[in-house]
Amino acid sequence: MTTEVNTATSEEFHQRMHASHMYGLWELASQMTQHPLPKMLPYMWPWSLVEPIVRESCDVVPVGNERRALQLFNPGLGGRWASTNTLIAAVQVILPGEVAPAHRHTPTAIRFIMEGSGAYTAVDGERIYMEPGDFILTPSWAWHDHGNDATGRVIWLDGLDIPLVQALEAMFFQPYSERQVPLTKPAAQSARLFGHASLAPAWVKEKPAASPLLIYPWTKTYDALMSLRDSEASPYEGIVLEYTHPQTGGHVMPTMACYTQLIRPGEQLLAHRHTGSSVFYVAQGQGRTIINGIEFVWQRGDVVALPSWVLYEHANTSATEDAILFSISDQPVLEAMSLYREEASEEDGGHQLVTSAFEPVIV
Ligand code: GTQ
Ligand code: FE2
Repeated sequence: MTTEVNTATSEEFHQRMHASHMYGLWELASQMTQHPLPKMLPYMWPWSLVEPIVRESCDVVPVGNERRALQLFNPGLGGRWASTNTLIAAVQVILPGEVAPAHRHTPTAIRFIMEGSGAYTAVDGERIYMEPGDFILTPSWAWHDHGNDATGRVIWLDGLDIPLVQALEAMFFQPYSERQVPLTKPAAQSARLFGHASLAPAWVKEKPAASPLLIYPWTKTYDALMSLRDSEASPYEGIVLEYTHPQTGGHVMPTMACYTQLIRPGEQLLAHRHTGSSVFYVAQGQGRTIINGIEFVWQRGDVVALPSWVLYEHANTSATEDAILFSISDQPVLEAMSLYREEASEEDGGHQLVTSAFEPVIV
C-alpha cells in the first residue's frame, strides 16, 4: 500500500528534520491556543505554612552575602525561580542588628511591609524606614541595602520581575564595594518632594521611568480606601486604587503595576479575566477567591498567585471586618505590547460554580 510507504518515509523525514533542529508548523499548531493556557498554577502560600519556615530561617540562615528572603516557587513552573510566569514573590525577614549587604540589579523590586517596624531599606543613598502596610520601591539598577535598628523582627513581602528579566536575558547584578551605600540624601527625601497627591515639584525636570516617590505609607493608603468606602467602584475588583507615578499618573514601575483594594464586609465581587499574571497579599481580613472553579479561602498573611486569563472572583466572607488586598501585576508590560485584554464572565449572574477546594501541594 502506498500509504504505508508514505508513513515510513514521513517518519524518517521527520527524524532527519528534527535532528537538524527544524520542526514543521504542522507539528506545532496545538500551541496556537485559542486563548492563554498558563503553565503556572493558581496557587496559595498560606501564612500558616510560611510563618514557621520564616521563623526557623532566622535560626538556621544568617544574613551573610544574601538576603534572608524565602522565594515562593509556583509548583506549575518546574522549579523555575518564579511565582508567576513573570513575577517572583518572596517573604524577607531581618532581625535586630542585621544588615543585608548593598547591591543593585536590573530586576525591579517592591516591598510591602507585613510585620514589625523600625527596619529600613536604603535606596540610592536615601534611607526609608518601614511600618506595616507601607509600600516601598526599589527601581531597576538602584543601589540598595537593608538594616534593622529596632528591637523586633521585621518581615516584608518582596515582589520582583525576575522571571520576566530572565526571559528577556537582561539580568545584570553588582555587589557594592562596601556593606552599605553611604547616605547622600536626607531620610524620606523622596516623600518630601513627591509625596503630595497631585502636587509634583515643577522644578524637577527629570521624569524617571519608575516612580521617584520611594514610599507610599500605609496611613495614606488606608485613609484613601476609607474615604472611598461608600463608592460603587468596580463590580469586579471593588474599591481598588492603583499606586501611581507622581509625575505621570501612570504605573508606578515600567514592568509592574501595584494596587490596594478594599472589599467590604459580605461583599461578593463578580468574575472576570484579563491577560497578565499577578500576585496578591492579604493585608487584612478574610475571604475567598474562586479561580477557574477552585475555591481559595484566605486570611491575613496569605499570598496568592493568579495566572493570566483565569476567571476569578473575590469575596469578603466576614460580616463585620473589611478585607484589604495588596497586589502586583505585569499589566504595564502587556499594555506596552498591546496584549492587554479583559472580559467579564458570561456565566449566570457573573459568578462561578465551585468545583474544588484549593489544597497546597506538599512534595
Ligand atoms: O531584598 O534586595 O527577594 O535582590 C530577591 C532579590 C530580595 C532584595 C529578593 C533581591 C532582594
Ligand atoms: Fe535586591
